[in-house]
Amino acid sequence: MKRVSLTQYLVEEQRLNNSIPAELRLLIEVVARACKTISHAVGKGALGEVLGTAGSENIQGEVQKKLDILSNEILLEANEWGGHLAAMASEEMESIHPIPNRYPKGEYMLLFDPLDGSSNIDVNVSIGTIFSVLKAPEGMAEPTEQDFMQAGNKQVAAGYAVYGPQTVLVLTTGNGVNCFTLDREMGSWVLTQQNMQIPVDTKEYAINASNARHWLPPVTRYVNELQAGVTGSRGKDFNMRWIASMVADVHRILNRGGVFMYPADAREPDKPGKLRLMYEANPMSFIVEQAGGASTDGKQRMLDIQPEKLHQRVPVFLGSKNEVELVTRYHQE
Ligand code: P6P
Repeated sequence: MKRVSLTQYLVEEQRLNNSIPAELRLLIEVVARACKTISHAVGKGALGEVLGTAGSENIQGEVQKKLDILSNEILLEANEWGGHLAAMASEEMESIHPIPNRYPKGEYMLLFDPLDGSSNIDVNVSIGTIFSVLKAPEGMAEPTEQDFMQAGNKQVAAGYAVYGPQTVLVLTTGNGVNCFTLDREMGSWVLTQQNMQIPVDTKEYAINASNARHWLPPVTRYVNELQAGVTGSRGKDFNMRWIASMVADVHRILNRGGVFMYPADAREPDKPGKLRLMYEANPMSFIVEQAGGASTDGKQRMLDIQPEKLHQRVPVFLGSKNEVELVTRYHQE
Protein backbone atom coordinates (compact mmCIF):
# COMPACT_ATOMS: atom_id res chain seq x y z
CA MET A 1 0.00 0.00 0.00
CA LYS A 2 1.34 3.48 -0.91
CA ARG A 3 2.27 5.16 2.37
CA VAL A 4 -0.40 7.73 3.20
CA SER A 5 0.14 9.92 6.27
CA LEU A 6 -2.62 10.90 8.68
CA THR A 7 -2.43 14.48 7.37
CA GLN A 8 -2.79 13.39 3.74
CA TYR A 9 -5.68 11.08 4.68
CA LEU A 10 -7.52 13.89 6.51
CA VAL A 11 -6.96 16.40 3.67
CA GLU A 12 -8.20 13.90 1.05
CA GLU A 13 -11.14 12.86 3.24
CA GLN A 14 -12.13 16.52 3.51
CA ARG A 15 -11.86 16.91 -0.29
CA LEU A 16 -13.87 13.69 -0.94
CA ASN A 17 -16.51 13.73 1.78
CA ASN A 18 -16.40 17.28 3.08
CA SER A 19 -16.67 15.66 6.51
CA ILE A 20 -13.60 17.11 8.20
CA PRO A 21 -13.67 20.90 8.48
CA ALA A 22 -10.27 22.53 9.08
CA GLU A 23 -10.87 22.90 12.83
CA LEU A 24 -11.78 19.21 13.18
CA ARG A 25 -8.71 18.24 11.15
CA LEU A 26 -6.55 20.35 13.49
CA LEU A 27 -8.23 18.72 16.52
CA ILE A 28 -7.55 15.20 15.23
CA GLU A 29 -3.93 16.00 14.35
CA VAL A 30 -3.34 17.58 17.78
CA VAL A 31 -4.84 14.56 19.57
CA ALA A 32 -2.79 12.21 17.36
CA ARG A 33 0.37 14.13 18.26
CA ALA A 34 -0.52 13.92 21.96
CA CYS A 35 -0.97 10.14 21.61
CA LYS A 36 2.54 9.97 20.11
CA THR A 37 3.84 11.75 23.22
CA ILE A 38 1.92 9.40 25.53
CA SER A 39 3.20 6.39 23.56
CA HIS A 40 6.76 7.63 24.08
CA ALA A 41 6.24 8.04 27.85
CA VAL A 42 4.50 4.64 28.17
CA GLY A 43 7.28 2.99 26.17
CA LYS A 44 9.94 4.12 28.63
CA GLY A 45 8.30 2.14 31.47
CA ALA A 46 10.54 1.89 34.51
CA LEU A 47 13.30 3.80 32.69
CA GLY A 48 11.13 6.88 32.69
CA GLU A 49 10.17 6.77 36.36
CA VAL A 50 6.53 6.93 35.25
CA LEU A 51 5.33 3.59 36.62
CA GLY A 52 3.51 3.06 39.88
CA THR A 53 0.84 5.07 41.63
CA ALA A 54 0.65 8.79 42.11
CA GLY A 55 -0.71 8.50 45.63
CA SER A 56 -4.05 10.10 44.65
CA GLU A 57 -7.56 9.00 43.63
CA ASN A 58 -9.70 10.16 40.68
CA ILE A 59 -13.41 10.99 40.60
CA GLN A 60 -14.10 7.29 40.18
CA GLY A 61 -12.38 6.61 43.48
CA GLU A 62 -9.69 4.72 41.58
CA VAL A 63 -6.03 5.00 42.55
CA GLN A 64 -4.35 7.15 39.91
CA LYS A 65 -1.18 5.92 38.25
CA LYS A 66 1.53 8.43 37.45
CA LEU A 67 0.93 7.75 33.75
CA ASP A 68 -2.82 8.44 34.15
CA ILE A 69 -2.04 11.94 35.36
CA LEU A 70 0.80 12.50 32.88
CA SER A 71 -1.39 11.38 29.95
CA ASN A 72 -4.20 13.66 31.08
CA GLU A 73 -1.83 16.64 31.27
CA ILE A 74 -0.38 15.86 27.83
CA LEU A 75 -3.86 15.92 26.27
CA LEU A 76 -4.90 19.10 28.12
CA GLU A 77 -1.74 21.02 27.18
CA ALA A 78 -1.78 19.83 23.57
CA ASN A 79 -5.38 20.93 23.02
CA GLU A 80 -5.93 24.14 24.95
CA TRP A 81 -4.09 26.67 22.71
CA GLY A 82 -5.29 25.61 19.23
CA GLY A 83 -8.57 27.52 19.12
CA HIS A 84 -10.50 24.44 17.96
CA LEU A 85 -12.12 23.59 21.32
CA ALA A 86 -14.61 25.19 23.69
CA ALA A 87 -13.99 22.68 26.50
CA MET A 88 -12.64 19.26 27.42
CA ALA A 89 -13.71 16.48 29.79
CA SER A 90 -11.67 13.58 31.11
CA GLU A 91 -12.09 10.42 33.17
CA GLU A 92 -9.33 11.85 35.38
CA MET A 93 -11.07 15.15 36.15
CA GLU A 94 -14.26 15.58 38.21
CA SER A 95 -15.57 18.59 36.29
CA ILE A 96 -15.23 19.83 32.71
CA HIS A 97 -12.17 21.84 31.67
CA PRO A 98 -13.16 25.05 29.81
CA ILE A 99 -10.50 26.49 27.50
CA PRO A 100 -8.65 29.24 29.47
CA ASN A 101 -9.71 32.77 28.48
CA ARG A 102 -6.18 33.57 27.25
CA TYR A 103 -6.81 31.23 24.29
CA PRO A 104 -9.40 31.47 21.46
CA LYS A 105 -12.34 29.08 21.71
CA GLY A 106 -13.64 26.78 18.95
CA GLU A 107 -16.80 24.87 18.16
CA TYR A 108 -15.77 21.39 19.36
CA MET A 109 -15.71 19.63 22.72
CA LEU A 110 -13.21 16.83 23.39
CA LEU A 111 -13.77 14.00 25.87
CA PHE A 112 -11.19 11.37 26.69
CA ASP A 113 -10.00 8.54 28.85
CA PRO A 114 -6.33 9.53 28.70
CA LEU A 115 -4.95 6.15 29.66
CA ASP A 116 -7.37 3.22 29.57
CA GLY A 117 -6.38 -0.07 31.15
CA SER A 118 -4.35 1.42 33.98
CA SER A 119 -4.24 -1.89 35.85
CA ASN A 120 -2.03 -3.12 33.00
CA ILE A 121 0.52 -0.29 33.02
CA ASP A 122 2.95 -1.78 35.53
CA VAL A 123 2.89 -5.25 33.97
CA ASN A 124 3.65 -4.21 30.38
CA VAL A 125 0.29 -5.18 28.87
CA SER A 126 -1.25 -3.02 26.10
CA ILE A 127 -3.05 0.14 27.25
CA GLY A 128 -4.47 3.06 25.31
CA THR A 129 -6.21 6.41 24.93
CA ILE A 130 -9.88 6.79 23.95
CA PHE A 131 -11.38 10.06 22.68
CA SER A 132 -14.73 11.41 21.52
CA VAL A 133 -15.59 14.69 19.75
CA LEU A 134 -18.89 16.56 20.12
CA LYS A 135 -19.96 19.92 18.72
CA ALA A 136 -20.55 22.70 21.20
CA PRO A 137 -24.25 23.67 21.32
CA GLU A 138 -25.12 26.68 19.12
CA GLY A 139 -24.65 29.97 20.95
CA MET A 140 -23.04 28.33 23.98
CA ALA A 141 -21.47 31.01 26.17
CA GLU A 142 -19.63 29.49 29.14
CA PRO A 143 -19.49 25.69 28.69
CA THR A 144 -21.17 23.61 31.41
CA GLU A 145 -21.39 19.87 32.07
CA GLN A 146 -24.92 20.02 30.66
CA ASP A 147 -23.51 21.02 27.24
CA PHE A 148 -21.69 17.66 27.16
CA MET A 149 -24.90 15.69 27.79
CA GLN A 150 -25.35 14.69 24.14
CA ALA A 151 -26.20 11.17 22.94
CA GLY A 152 -23.43 9.18 21.25
CA ASN A 153 -25.16 9.61 17.89
CA LYS A 154 -24.12 13.28 18.03
CA GLN A 155 -20.39 12.48 17.92
CA VAL A 156 -18.54 13.98 14.93
CA ALA A 157 -15.40 11.89 15.47
CA ALA A 158 -14.06 9.19 17.76
CA GLY A 159 -10.85 7.24 18.07
CA TYR A 160 -8.47 5.29 20.20
CA ALA A 161 -4.75 4.63 20.38
CA VAL A 162 -3.29 1.30 21.50
CA TYR A 163 0.19 1.41 23.06
CA GLY A 164 1.18 -2.19 22.39
CA PRO A 165 3.79 -4.03 20.29
CA GLN A 166 2.83 -1.47 17.67
CA THR A 167 1.35 1.92 18.48
CA VAL A 168 -1.82 2.29 16.41
CA LEU A 169 -4.47 5.00 16.09
CA VAL A 170 -7.97 3.97 14.99
CA LEU A 171 -10.25 6.77 13.82
CA THR A 172 -13.72 7.45 12.46
CA THR A 173 -15.30 10.73 11.37
CA GLY A 174 -18.50 9.02 10.26
CA ASN A 175 -17.25 7.61 6.94
CA GLY A 176 -15.87 4.25 8.03
CA VAL A 177 -12.98 3.24 10.28
CA ASN A 178 -9.27 3.58 9.43
CA CYS A 179 -6.15 2.47 11.29
CA PHE A 180 -2.80 4.29 11.34
CA THR A 181 0.44 2.77 12.62
CA LEU A 182 3.09 4.97 14.23
CA ASP A 183 6.34 4.96 12.26
CA ARG A 184 8.65 5.54 15.20
CA GLU A 185 11.69 6.44 13.09
CA MET A 186 9.81 9.15 11.19
CA GLY A 187 7.47 10.02 14.08
CA SER A 188 4.50 9.94 11.70
CA TRP A 189 1.17 8.09 11.60
CA VAL A 190 0.88 5.94 8.45
CA LEU A 191 -2.44 4.59 7.08
CA THR A 192 -2.24 0.79 7.41
CA GLN A 193 -5.89 -0.40 7.35
CA GLN A 194 -8.80 1.22 5.46
CA ASN A 195 -12.54 0.77 6.02
CA MET A 196 -12.18 -1.87 8.75
CA GLN A 197 -15.13 -4.28 8.95
CA ILE A 198 -16.12 -6.46 11.94
CA PRO A 199 -17.29 -9.97 10.88
CA VAL A 200 -21.01 -10.27 11.77
CA ASP A 201 -20.39 -13.71 13.32
CA THR A 202 -17.61 -14.79 15.64
CA LYS A 203 -16.20 -17.62 17.71
CA GLU A 204 -14.62 -15.38 20.35
CA TYR A 205 -16.08 -13.58 23.37
CA ALA A 206 -14.57 -11.23 25.94
CA ILE A 207 -15.86 -10.93 29.50
CA ASN A 208 -14.36 -10.94 32.99
CA ALA A 209 -15.68 -14.37 33.97
CA SER A 210 -14.71 -13.92 37.65
CA ASN A 211 -17.90 -11.88 38.03
CA ALA A 212 -20.15 -14.73 36.78
CA ARG A 213 -22.03 -15.20 40.07
CA HIS A 214 -23.10 -11.53 39.94
CA TRP A 215 -24.40 -11.48 36.37
CA LEU A 216 -28.10 -11.02 35.61
CA PRO A 217 -29.94 -14.00 34.03
CA PRO A 218 -29.75 -12.94 30.32
CA VAL A 219 -25.94 -12.70 30.53
CA THR A 220 -25.65 -16.00 32.40
CA ARG A 221 -27.86 -17.70 29.79
CA TYR A 222 -25.86 -16.24 26.88
CA VAL A 223 -22.41 -17.08 28.29
CA ASN A 224 -23.50 -20.58 29.36
CA GLU A 225 -24.53 -21.26 25.75
CA LEU A 226 -21.13 -20.06 24.50
CA GLN A 227 -19.38 -22.29 27.02
CA ALA A 228 -21.55 -25.31 26.08
CA GLY A 229 -19.98 -24.99 22.65
CA VAL A 230 -20.63 -27.71 20.10
CA THR A 231 -22.52 -29.76 22.73
CA GLY A 232 -25.09 -26.99 23.30
CA SER A 233 -27.64 -24.91 21.43
CA ARG A 234 -24.98 -22.89 19.58
CA GLY A 235 -23.57 -26.05 17.93
CA LYS A 236 -20.02 -24.62 17.75
CA ASP A 237 -17.13 -24.04 20.14
CA PHE A 238 -16.13 -20.54 21.27
CA ASN A 239 -12.84 -19.11 22.51
CA MET A 240 -12.42 -16.49 25.26
CA ARG A 241 -10.11 -13.48 25.57
CA TRP A 242 -9.98 -10.82 28.35
CA ILE A 243 -7.09 -8.36 28.24
CA ALA A 244 -8.66 -5.93 30.76
CA SER A 245 -7.76 -3.03 28.47
CA MET A 246 -10.89 -2.09 26.54
CA VAL A 247 -8.79 -0.58 23.72
CA ALA A 248 -6.92 -3.88 23.20
CA ASP A 249 -10.08 -6.04 23.34
CA VAL A 250 -11.93 -3.71 20.94
CA HIS A 251 -8.95 -3.58 18.56
CA ARG A 252 -8.91 -7.40 18.39
CA ILE A 253 -12.64 -7.40 17.68
CA LEU A 254 -12.25 -4.78 14.91
CA ASN A 255 -9.63 -7.03 13.31
CA ARG A 256 -11.14 -10.51 13.69
CA GLY A 257 -14.59 -10.20 15.24
CA GLY A 258 -15.81 -11.01 18.74
CA VAL A 259 -18.23 -9.82 21.37
CA PHE A 260 -17.06 -7.65 24.29
CA MET A 261 -19.21 -7.57 27.44
CA TYR A 262 -18.98 -5.59 30.66
CA PRO A 263 -22.46 -6.24 32.09
CA ALA A 264 -24.28 -4.67 35.02
CA ASP A 265 -23.67 -6.57 38.22
CA ALA A 266 -26.24 -7.56 40.84
CA ARG A 267 -23.95 -6.25 43.62
CA GLU A 268 -24.41 -2.55 42.87
CA PRO A 269 -27.71 -1.74 41.09
CA ASP A 270 -26.88 2.00 41.17
CA LYS A 271 -23.57 1.34 39.40
CA PRO A 272 -24.74 -0.23 36.10
CA GLY A 273 -21.49 -1.82 34.96
CA LYS A 274 -17.97 -0.44 35.21
CA LEU A 275 -17.39 1.37 31.91
CA ARG A 276 -18.24 5.03 31.38
CA LEU A 277 -20.70 6.12 28.73
CA MET A 278 -19.26 9.45 27.56
CA TYR A 279 -15.58 8.65 26.98
CA GLU A 280 -15.42 4.85 26.75
CA ALA A 281 -18.70 3.25 25.58
CA ASN A 282 -19.82 6.03 23.20
CA PRO A 283 -16.58 6.51 21.22
CA MET A 284 -16.03 2.74 21.01
CA SER A 285 -19.65 2.22 19.93
CA PHE A 286 -19.37 4.87 17.19
CA ILE A 287 -16.25 3.10 15.87
CA VAL A 288 -17.82 -0.38 16.15
CA GLU A 289 -21.01 0.67 14.31
CA GLN A 290 -18.95 2.41 11.60
CA ALA A 291 -17.17 -0.94 11.13
CA GLY A 292 -20.45 -2.85 10.68
CA GLY A 293 -20.75 -4.01 14.30
CA ALA A 294 -23.36 -3.26 16.96
CA SER A 295 -23.34 -1.91 20.51
CA THR A 296 -26.05 -1.86 23.19
CA ASP A 297 -26.39 -1.52 26.95
CA GLY A 298 -28.40 -4.76 26.87
CA LYS A 299 -31.65 -2.87 26.33
CA GLN A 300 -31.06 -0.18 23.69
CA ARG A 301 -28.56 1.03 21.09
CA MET A 302 -25.66 2.60 22.99
CA LEU A 303 -25.51 5.66 20.73
CA ASP A 304 -29.16 6.52 21.45
CA ILE A 305 -28.73 6.74 25.24
CA GLN A 306 -29.44 10.26 26.52
CA PRO A 307 -26.68 10.98 29.06
CA GLU A 308 -27.47 12.54 32.44
CA LYS A 309 -24.08 12.68 34.18
CA LEU A 310 -20.58 13.20 32.79
CA HIS A 311 -19.12 10.12 34.52
CA GLN A 312 -22.14 7.85 34.34
CA ARG A 313 -21.48 4.14 33.87
CA VAL A 314 -23.28 1.81 31.51
CA PRO A 315 -23.39 -1.92 30.75
CA VAL A 316 -21.61 -2.65 27.45
CA PHE A 317 -22.27 -5.34 24.82
CA LEU A 318 -20.44 -4.57 21.58
CA GLY A 319 -18.84 -6.25 18.56
CA SER A 320 -20.02 -8.77 15.96
CA LYS A 321 -23.54 -7.71 15.01
CA ASN A 322 -25.27 -11.11 15.21
CA GLU A 323 -23.90 -11.87 18.69
CA VAL A 324 -24.74 -8.42 20.10
CA GLU A 325 -28.29 -8.77 18.72
CA LEU A 326 -28.64 -12.22 20.33
CA VAL A 327 -27.45 -11.23 23.83
CA THR A 328 -29.59 -8.07 23.61
CA ARG A 329 -32.62 -10.14 22.61
CA TYR A 330 -32.10 -12.31 25.71
CA HIS A 331 -32.40 -9.13 27.80
CA GLN A 332 -35.76 -8.41 26.18
CA GLU A 333 -37.24 -11.90 26.60
P1 P6P B 1 -11.77 -5.54 35.14
C1 P6P B 1 -9.69 -0.76 32.49
O1 P6P B 1 -9.57 -0.38 33.85
C2 P6P B 1 -11.17 -0.79 32.15
O2 P6P B 1 -11.75 0.46 32.36
C3 P6P B 1 -11.35 -1.25 30.71
O3 P6P B 1 -10.33 -0.82 29.88
C4 P6P B 1 -11.38 -2.77 30.83
O4 P6P B 1 -12.15 -3.39 29.82
C5 P6P B 1 -12.03 -2.98 32.20
O5 P6P B 1 -11.83 -1.77 32.95
C6 P6P B 1 -11.39 -4.13 32.96
O6 P6P B 1 -12.14 -4.32 34.14
O7 P6P B 1 -12.91 -5.52 36.14
O8 P6P B 1 -11.74 -6.81 34.32
O9 P6P B 1 -10.43 -5.19 35.73
